Amino acid sequence: MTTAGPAKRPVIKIYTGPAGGWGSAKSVTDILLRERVTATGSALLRKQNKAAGYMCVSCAWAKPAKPHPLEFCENGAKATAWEITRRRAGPDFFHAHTLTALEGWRDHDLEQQGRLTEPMRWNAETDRYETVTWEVAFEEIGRELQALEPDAVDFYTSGRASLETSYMFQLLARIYGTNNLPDSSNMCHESTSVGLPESIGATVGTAILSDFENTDCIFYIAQNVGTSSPRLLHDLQDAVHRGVPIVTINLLKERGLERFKNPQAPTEMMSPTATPISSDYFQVKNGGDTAALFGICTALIEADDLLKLSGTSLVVGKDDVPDDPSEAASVAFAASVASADKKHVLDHDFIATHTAGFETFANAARAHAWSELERVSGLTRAQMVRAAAIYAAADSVLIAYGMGLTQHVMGVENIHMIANLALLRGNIGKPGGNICAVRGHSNVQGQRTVGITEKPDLVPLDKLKDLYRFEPPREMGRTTVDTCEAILSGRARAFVSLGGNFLRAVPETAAVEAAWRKLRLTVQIATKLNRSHVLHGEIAYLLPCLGRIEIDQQASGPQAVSIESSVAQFHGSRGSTRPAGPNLRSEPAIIAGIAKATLTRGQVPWDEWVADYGEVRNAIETTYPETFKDFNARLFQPGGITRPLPARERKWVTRNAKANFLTPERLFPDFHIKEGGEPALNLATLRSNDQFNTTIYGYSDRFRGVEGTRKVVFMNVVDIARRGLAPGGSVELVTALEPETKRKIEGFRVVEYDIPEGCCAAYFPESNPLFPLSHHDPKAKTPSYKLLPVYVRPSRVQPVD
Ligand SMILES: Nc1nc2c(c(=O)[nH]1)N[C@H]1C(S)=C(S)[C@@H](COP(=O)(O)OP(=O)(O)OC[C@H]3O[C@@H](n4cnc5c(=O)[nH]c(N)nc54)[C@H](O)[C@@H]3O)O[C@H]1N2
Ligand SMILES: Nc1nc2c(c(=O)[nH]1)N[C@H]1C(S)=C(S)[C@@H](COP(=O)(O)OP(=O)(O)OC[C@H]3O[C@@H](n4cnc5c(=O)[nH]c(N)nc54)[C@H](O)[C@@H]3O)O[C@H]1N2
Ligand SMILES: [Mo]
Repeated sequence: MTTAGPAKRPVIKIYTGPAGGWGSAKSVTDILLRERVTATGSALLRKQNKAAGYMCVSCAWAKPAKPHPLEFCENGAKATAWEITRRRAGPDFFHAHTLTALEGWRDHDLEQQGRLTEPMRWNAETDRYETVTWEVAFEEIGRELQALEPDAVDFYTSGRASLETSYMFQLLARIYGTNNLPDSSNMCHESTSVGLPESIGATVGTAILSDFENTDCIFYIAQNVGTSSPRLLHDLQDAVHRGVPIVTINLLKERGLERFKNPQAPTEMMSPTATPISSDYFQVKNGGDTAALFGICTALIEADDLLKLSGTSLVVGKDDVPDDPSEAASVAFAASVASADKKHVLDHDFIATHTAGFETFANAARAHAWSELERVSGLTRAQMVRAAAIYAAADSVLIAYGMGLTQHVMGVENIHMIANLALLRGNIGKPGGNICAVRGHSNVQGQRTVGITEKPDLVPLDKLKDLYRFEPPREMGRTTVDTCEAILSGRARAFVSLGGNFLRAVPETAAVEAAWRKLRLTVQIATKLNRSHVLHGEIAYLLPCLGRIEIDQQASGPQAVSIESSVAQFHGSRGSTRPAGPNLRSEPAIIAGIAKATLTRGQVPWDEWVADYGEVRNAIETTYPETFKDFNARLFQPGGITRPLPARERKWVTRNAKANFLTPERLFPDFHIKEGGEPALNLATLRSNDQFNTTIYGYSDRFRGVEGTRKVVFMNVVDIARRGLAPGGSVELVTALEPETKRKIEGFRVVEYDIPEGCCAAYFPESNPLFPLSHHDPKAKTPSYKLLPVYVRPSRVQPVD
C-alpha cells in the first residue's frame, strides 16, 4: 500500500486563464475518471441542485427555480465524485494498517482510500479498527455515555448534515443533558451570527437570490467565489452583463473575481475572451477591512457633510481642487454628487426612521485620519473614495462577503462595519440591496435554524420540553474553541462527531491532538477516513453513514432530506445512487440508535422518525411553525421555501427595535509581538481549488498556479528580498505571538505572489499548528484564521510535498 503524495515535482507558474473555462471541464473529467465513476457520475450530475434531485454536498450556494441544464460547477462535481467513488476503505484496509502507522499519512491519502463500509471499534491489542455489529456499537456507546456527566461530552457537527439529522442530533444532546453542541460554524460564520443580530437583528444574511438580479451594484468582499462557490459566478456574470459594477475587496488577486468563462456556455467556451468580473479590484491588507470600510463610510459622510454646507450649489472650480490627489478625490466625489443634483449622499430618511447610533458613528468616521486608514487598510484615500462614489451612485447595493471578514480577532467588528455601510444608504430591505453572508458547508446555515448551537437562548427550549417531556439544560454550551479548551483541561471526556474532521479544522493542532488521545470515548459518524478517526480515545468507534447522494431506504420507502442555502431557502434533496455498501446506515438511523441506547428520559418516537423522515419534518414544523410552514407539502417547490427574514421587511429584532450603527473602538487588533525583533508578516490561511476544507482532492491549485504541492507560502516580492529569500526556497513559519510557546511549521516553499507587502498566505489545514487557541474573536470565538503575525525564516529542512 502506498501513501502516494503528489506524483510529479511541484511546479509554480502564474496562471493566465479565467476561472471556469476548459481547465474546469478537464478537471471534472479527471476526477470522474480517478474515482472510477465516469458513467454514473455524468448521469448523476444532471440531477444535482435540481428540484427533484439531490442538493450538492459542496457549498451552500442557491439552487435557482430555473436551473441551468447543468446546475453544477467544477468543485460540486469533485465533491460528488468524491462521495460516489468506487473506492472502499473496508475491513481489508483496516486489517492491513495499524492506527499508529496511519498517523503518518497525509489527509489526501487517508480519504483517498474511499468510502467506509462497516461499523468499527478500535482494538487496543492489535491497534486496528475492527468490524463490530451496530448493536454492539450502540450498546457500548450508550453505556459509556450514561456513565459520564453530560457536561463531559461534546456533540460536534460539521455543516453537511441535513435539517432532519441536525434536529435529531441536537435533541439527543439536549435530552442527554447538555448544550455542548460545537459545530463547524463556530470556526466559520460565527462572527456573522453574533455581529448581525446586534446590528440589524438578523441571525443570517438578508439577501435572497432575486437581489442578485435586481441590484445596481455589488460589493464583493473577502470571498473566493471561483473556488469556494463557483455557481455564484453565474449570478455575478449575469450582473456584469447588465452593466452592474462589482467592487471587490480582497487580500489576493483571485482569478474568479477577475475573469470567468462559463463552461456551460458553448459560444463563450469557443471564444478567446472571458467575462471580466470585478469592475474595481481593491487589494486590502489582511485585517485591513475595518479601516477600508471606515474609509468608504468616511468618504460618504464627508461628501454628505460638504453638500449640507453648500446645498446643491457646490461647484468646484479648477483652483478649488487641492494638490493632494487623495483629497482631490473626495472633493471631486462631492462635486459629482452635487452636479447630479442630489441633495444628499446618505439616506437621511431611512437613518432617522430606522436606525440608532448614527451620530456617534459619523463622528468617529470624521475623526479618523486618512493617513491612518490608508496605513492600516493598505488602500489609498483615492481608492476608498472611488469605492464610495460607486456605492453612492447605485440605488441599490448588495454586499456579499466570506471568511476573509469573519475569521478575525475583529470578526464581529468587521460584520458591524458591513451593516454600517449598508445602513448609510438604506441598503437593507430594498430589492437588490441587502447583505449576503456567503456560507460554506451545504447546510451549515440550516443546522443553526433547527437547534445546532451552544447558545440556549437561540432555541425554543420550552417548546422542546413540552413536546418531548424532558427538562432541557439552560446553561451555555461549548463552542469549538471551548471544546478544545475542555479537551486540553480534561473536562471533556467524550466526543461524538456528526461528520467533519475536528482535529484538522481547529487551531493549536499539537496540543489538542495530544490531549485528544486521553478522551475516554470518541465516536465518529463519517463517510471517509480522516485524521480525527486515526487519533482516538480509549474507546473509539468509527460508524459509516450514507451520503446525501445515496438512496436512503427506510421502512416507509426511500427518504428525502432537506437543507438551507446561503440565501435562506429550504430545499428537499433525494438521493439517487446505490449506497456504498449494504451495512451503511443513514445519519438519522445512527443517531436514533445512539439515542435509544443512551437516553433514560424524554419521549421521542425515534423509530417512527427513522421509518419516515416526513415525521421529523413535521416535528421541525411544530417546533418552528412560522419558519417551516407547510414544510412537507412545499419540500420540493422549485426555488425552495424562503424563510421569513424580518430585517428584509425592516422589522428590527434588536434590543432597541432599531437597526444599529455600531462603532468599532479600533481599526486593528492590538497584538503582543516581541518589541524590536524581526518584522513579522500577517498570515492568512486559504483554501486551494483542489480541496474541500480538510478533504484534499489533489495537489493542483490551478487558479494560483501551484501544482504538485500544498506546502507553500505566498509572499510579496519585497518581503522575499528583505529576508534574503528566493522563490522556491525553503522556509519555516513561526508564530510571532506569545513567544513562550513555540509554534512552528517548516519545509514550506516560497511563492512570489501578488499580495500586499507585510502579508503572507498559506493553505489550511497545513498551517493550523501555528494558531494559538486563544487567538480568536473575543465574542464570537471564531479563530482568527485570516490574521496571525508570523516570522518567516530560511529553513534547512528540505520541502517535503
Ligand atoms: N472548493 C471548495 N469550496 C468550498 C470550501 C472548500 O474548502 N473548497 N469550503 C467551504 C466552506 S466551509 C467555506 S466557509 C467557504 C469558504 O469560502 P471563502 O469565504 O472564499 O474562504 P477562503 O477560501 O478561506 O478565502 C477567503 C478569501 O478571503 C481573502 N482574504 C483573506 N484574508 C482577508 C482579509 O483580511 N480581508 C479581505 N478582504 N480578504 C481576505 C482571501 O484572499 C480569499 O480570497 O467555502 C465553502 N466552499
Ligand atoms: N486554518 C484554517 N482553519 C480552518 C478554516 C480556515 O479557513 N483556515 N476554515 C474553518 C471552516 S470555515 C470550517 S467550516 C471548518 C471545517 O471543519 P469540518 O466541517 O469539521 O471539516 P470537513 O473537512 O468539512 O470534514 C470532512 C469530513 O467529513 C466527513 N463527511 C463528509 N461527508 C459526510 C456526510 O455526509 N456525513 C458525515 N457524517 N460525514 C461526512 C468525511 O469523513 C470527511 O473526512 O474548518 C475550519 N478551519
Ligand atoms: Mo466553513
